[in-house]
Amino acid sequence: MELDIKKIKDQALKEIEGIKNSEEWEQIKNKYFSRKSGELAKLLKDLKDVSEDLRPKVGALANQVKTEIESALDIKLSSLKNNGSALERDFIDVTLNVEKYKLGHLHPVTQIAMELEDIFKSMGFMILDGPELESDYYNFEALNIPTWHPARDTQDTFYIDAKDKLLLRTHTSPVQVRAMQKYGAPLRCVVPGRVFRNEATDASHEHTFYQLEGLMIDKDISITNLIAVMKELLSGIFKEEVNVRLRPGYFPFVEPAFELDIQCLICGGKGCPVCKQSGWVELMPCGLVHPSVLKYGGIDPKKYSGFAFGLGLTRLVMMKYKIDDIRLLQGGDLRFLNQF
Ligand code: FA5
Repeated sequence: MELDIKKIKDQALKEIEGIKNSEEWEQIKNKYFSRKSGELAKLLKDLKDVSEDLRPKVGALANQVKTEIESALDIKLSSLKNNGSALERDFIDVTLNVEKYKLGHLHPVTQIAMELEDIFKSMGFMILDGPELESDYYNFEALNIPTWHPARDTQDTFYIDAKDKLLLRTHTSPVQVRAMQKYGAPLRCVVPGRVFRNEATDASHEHTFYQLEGLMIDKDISITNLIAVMKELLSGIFKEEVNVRLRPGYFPFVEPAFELDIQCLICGGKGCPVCKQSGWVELMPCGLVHPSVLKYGGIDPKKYSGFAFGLGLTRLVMMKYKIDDIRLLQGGDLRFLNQF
């Protein structure tokens, strides 16, 4: 009997050493430990035939062998896990039910900004960017608005640092002079971006909103070029006939200046809180770049002229999707945002 136990042990340890994968491991484990037909189970059954005086010794030997085989199997299993084939190691059960993540989407203002960028790129315009924390110089001075100028009062400003004259830009127009200084003339660019004003909010006014600045400088640029570009912009976005009107405006950095208004698409021109009952919404002030601004940008006004516009991007999105309150766009309510 003792000899049989030793034989089983030698055979088991040899077989365990030769195991190459988890299937073989499982087979060997069953061969020795299966409750009914396992070699060790048989061995323990046979113990009852051993004479009583030898039984404790043989029993102890059988238990020791059982423990040795078990621990050899454990060691083999962990080495299989560490060194197993890549297939075994990286196994993923693709049939498992996994939680599905909902994908988000771009904000409607971003979607329209990207559409506008495509329209302008097709006309040879660059897409530029500028700092939201801007200097008083670029936001006002270089746009012909010195400290004493009453035009400053039309853009209620968040001043950040009086000493360094830093502020949150009130419009995208500061990028006009920045772009001129960087690229010179001729120049075609648009600048989509976020702007900030200390506004009392209502259906059509936010303290944080988006504009898209446009600038074109070349030889002999006139109002005709400006109107052609605006038509392209509006038909590209609305893809339907919209009523617009051009009226005289005033901005110190363009001369002459105009206001382009769009007939309110929320009420069809009848009057509502968005258009303040007037039937028209201010959308896009514009004009020919003032010679002083060209000089600030390092461009000779005797050789070049240009036009500029400042599209109210958030208002354009309101008109496009007939959104009757501007505050919905920044509210973060998914029931609203998921409609786009
Ligand atoms: C300006 O900001 C000028 N920089 C535009 C400009 C550029 C004129 C180039 C000439 C040449 P204004 O303050 O009117 O202008 O704003 C431009 C547009 O931004 C408005 O027509 C309107 O559509 C939008 N807008 C202005 N204030 C708000 C506000 N509080 N909330 C939402 N949209 C606004």
